[in-house]
Amino acid sequence: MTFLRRTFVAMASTAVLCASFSALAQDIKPRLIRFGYGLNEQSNQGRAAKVFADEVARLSGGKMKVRAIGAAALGPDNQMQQALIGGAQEMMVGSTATLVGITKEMALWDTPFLISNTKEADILLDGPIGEKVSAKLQDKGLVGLAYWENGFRNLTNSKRAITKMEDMNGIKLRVMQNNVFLSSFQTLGANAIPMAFSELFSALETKTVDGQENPFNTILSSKFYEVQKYMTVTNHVYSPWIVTVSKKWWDGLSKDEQKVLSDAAKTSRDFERKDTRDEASKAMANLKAKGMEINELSPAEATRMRDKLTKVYALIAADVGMDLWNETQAELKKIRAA
Ligand code: TK8
Repeated sequence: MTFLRRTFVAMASTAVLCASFSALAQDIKPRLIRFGYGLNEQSNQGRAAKVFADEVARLSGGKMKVRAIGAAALGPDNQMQQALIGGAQEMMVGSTATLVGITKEMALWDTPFLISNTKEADILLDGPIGEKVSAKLQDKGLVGLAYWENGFRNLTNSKRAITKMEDMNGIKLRVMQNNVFLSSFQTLGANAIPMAFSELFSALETKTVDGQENPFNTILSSKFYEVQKYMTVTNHVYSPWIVTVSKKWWDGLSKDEQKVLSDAAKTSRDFERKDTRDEASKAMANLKAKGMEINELSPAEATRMRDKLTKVYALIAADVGMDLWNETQAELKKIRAA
C-alpha cells in the first residue's frame, strides 16, 4: 500500500467511525421492525417506506432494521392496527380513515372538502390540530409519528362517466371501512360497499363493485385503470396516511430509539409528500394514456355535490366532538387568512 492510499483508507475509516459514532454513543439496541403497508412497492407508499427504512438504519448506525412489507402481506389496514395494538407487529403506515373505529377523532380527516390544497393540509396536519388527533391514539395502544399524504380522492368506475349527481345512482361503489365514507356516498346516491383495500382490485375486476375512490397516485400504482374506464375528478376529500407504532413495543424503547423512529418518520414524510405531489401532477396525462376517460365536474354539479356532502358535517362533528370541530374551523380560517 502506498502512503497516499494508506492515508486515504485511514481517513475513510475515520469518516465511517465518525458517522456511526453518534449512533454508538446512544442507547440503541439491535431491533427488528416490521413495517407494514397496503400498497405495492412501486407506489408512493412503497417508495417512502424504503426511505423510512434507510433513514432508520442510518440514524441507528445499522442497529435498528426496518423490514418494510407492502401489498398488505401482513394484512389490510384494520388487521395490522390490531396487530400493533396487541404487540404482534411493530409499525405500519395506513389510512387514517381505517382508524376511525379505534379513535373516533380520526373522522375529522374524512370531512369532505375540509382541506382545499396541500399547503392547508401540511399546516393543519403538522400543527396543533393534527397533533391532538394523533395523540388520541395513545389511549388505544398506538403511537402516531407522522402524517404522510395519500392525497385528494377522485372517483372511478366501469359503468359510465359521472357528469351529474344522478349518475351515481345504483353504482356499486367500494368505500373504506368507515361510517363517514359510507354515509357520504349513500348521500350522493351510490350503493356504497365497505371493503378492505387489499380486496379492491379483484372486486373491480370481477365486477363485485363498479367503482371506487382514491387519489390519482393509487389509481396509477394499483393499476385500477386496467379495470376502470371512467374517472371523475372530484377531489372530494384530502386523505392522510399516518405512520403508527405499537405502543406496547414503543414503551419498551429507549428515548434514543424513539427519537430515531420519530426523526425517520418525519424525513420520510417530507420525501413522501414531495414524491406524491410530483407523481400526482403527471398522473392525469398518464391515466389518459392508459385509456381512461377522464372528466371534471361542471362547477354547478360540483356545488350540488358539495352541498349534499356538507350534510354529513353534523355527523362528523358529533363523532369528533364540537370543540375539536370548532377549533379546526378556526385554525383553517387562520391558515387561509395568512
Ligand atoms: C391502503 C389504504 C388506501 C386507502 C383505501 O392500505 O383504503 O382506499 O386509500 O391507501 O389505506
